[in-house]
Amino acid sequence: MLKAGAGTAAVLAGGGVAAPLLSAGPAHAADLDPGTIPKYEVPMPRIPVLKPSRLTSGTSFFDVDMRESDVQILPGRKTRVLTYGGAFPGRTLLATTGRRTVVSRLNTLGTATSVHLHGAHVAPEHDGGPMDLIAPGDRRSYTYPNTQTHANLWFHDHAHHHESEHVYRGLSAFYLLSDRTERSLPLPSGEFDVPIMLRDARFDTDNQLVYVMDDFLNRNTILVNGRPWPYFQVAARKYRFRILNSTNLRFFTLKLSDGGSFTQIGSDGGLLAEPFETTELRLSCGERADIVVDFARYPVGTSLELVNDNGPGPAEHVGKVLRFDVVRTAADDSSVPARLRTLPALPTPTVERTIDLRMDEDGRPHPNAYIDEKLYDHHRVDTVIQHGTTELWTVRNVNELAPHNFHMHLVQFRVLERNGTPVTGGPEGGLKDTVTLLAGESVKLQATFKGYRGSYVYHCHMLDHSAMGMMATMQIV
Ligand SMILES: [Cu+2]
Repeated sequence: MLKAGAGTAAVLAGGGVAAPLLSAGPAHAADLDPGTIPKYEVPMPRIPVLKPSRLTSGTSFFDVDMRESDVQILPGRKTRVLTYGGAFPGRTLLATTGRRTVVSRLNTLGTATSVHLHGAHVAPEHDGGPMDLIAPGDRRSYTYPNTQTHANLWFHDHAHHHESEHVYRGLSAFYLLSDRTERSLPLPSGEFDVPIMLRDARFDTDNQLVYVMDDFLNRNTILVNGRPWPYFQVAARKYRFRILNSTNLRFFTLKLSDGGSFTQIGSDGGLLAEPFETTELRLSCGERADIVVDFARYPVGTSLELVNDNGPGPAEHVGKVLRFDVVRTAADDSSVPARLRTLPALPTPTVERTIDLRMDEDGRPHPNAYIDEKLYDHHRVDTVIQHGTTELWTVRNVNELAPHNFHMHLVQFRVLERNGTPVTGGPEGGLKDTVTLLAGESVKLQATFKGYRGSYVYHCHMLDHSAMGMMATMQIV
């Protein structure tokens, strides 16, 4: 991702230490050396499913408070985190297209929050925008109509200037939306369909999370479903893994340690049109992918790692993610069809725009980050869009060093070109809501803005960058 030498560190590691958000948080002790955390000694947890509080004919109701909790992440002392409902990461909400979800949120934290459902097509008042806050002690309900097709969505905090720290400290949970198209396919299901939430972290010697703005060089402990470098016991058959990069700043390039191939079947907005055979999966912050790994080719007793071939950080730590242990045989009647879905038709665009992403990378102590050379200002509308219009956006990362990515609320878009080359199929050929932009890169996106009118944001999903100002407002009128 970066040439992460000392020079880059000096250029990009600016930013201040944020005020502590935790009411009972200890003072920052010395850093915990990630090398002291055992690898592949704890099992990867399966994230529990959230139970509804009430069901009616068309709606599932859920109650989830935001609260501080002490949870087991590392061996030894517990870690104080911010949670959805006491769980780290939060429990997974399962939703169905055509059936409404209502989530009542009580904020028991000492800080204002905003709950965004990343990738969702929702009304602006339920989008969880950066200025639409739940004050400490307040409760509000968010309604998700689930009119879109299946997709792996993600609840995370979006309170402006605090989203990066809030998400880092634990306000993160899966929302898996399914539909008939997806359920009709013979893909691995049940216990063989496993959500995996990846993130990184920096701990102190008291096992507490250390948060420093734009601290991309020091978050060198990899957590999978909330535990460090776990192992996962599998049967010698196919598994579907729904993978989310929930980090603030780290881009992953995931591979199997034997170089073996796997099949990517989905991206941010659900299944791809056709499966894509690959040996690596690149995920920037906020991106999701569904892959199918067939462990049938490995004898029982085989262990292989899911590795990360991307920096920054020491490869002996950040290069390791998860170990799969093949422990038994199992029947397998699942398969990956050659056609997975029909993607929506691409209407003819009538408006073209160019969007530039840039952050200060000259080594100044408190760098800012901009869209079209402007810091985020919630009083300003940056882009006015006519409801129902299809637009082409050329988004450019004009930095020389810093990577970014680009996320739009409300819509799933399509990536038509990357660096001037047409995108046809592959990992970016499906519905997307977040797209990688390495330094100097550009993408051409197409989106249709319909369903709701009102204000939504678009921003870099390296959350420390959006907290530094790399965010803007579009108003659909
Ligand atoms: Cu960025």
